[in-house]
Amino acid sequence: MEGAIKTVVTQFLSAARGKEDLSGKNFQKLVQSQLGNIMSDTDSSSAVKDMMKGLDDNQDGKVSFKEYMTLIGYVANSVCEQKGQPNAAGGQ
Ligand SMILES: [Ca+2]
Repeated sequence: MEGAIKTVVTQFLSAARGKEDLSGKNFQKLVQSQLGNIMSDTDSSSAVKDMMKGLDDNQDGKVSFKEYMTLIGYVANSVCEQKGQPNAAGGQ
């Protein structure tokens, strides 16, 4: 689990390219490259934009780490609801 947490943090930092927040473009790249198998609709850039608007609590057009964690929470929750996904929880 520690590895998974580090991955979540590392992926955000690398996608943000040294900035504190993800731009729309970087958010889209991150979602498409890292969550494409787990989430539907990531191929549609308008769906990803809508997703980003939903996450963007302070409406600055960027995704902060905190806002990104909201997404991870949603994704983790949906994986939990569809139990039995191989490798999803890294355990039995
Ligand atoms: Ca924001």
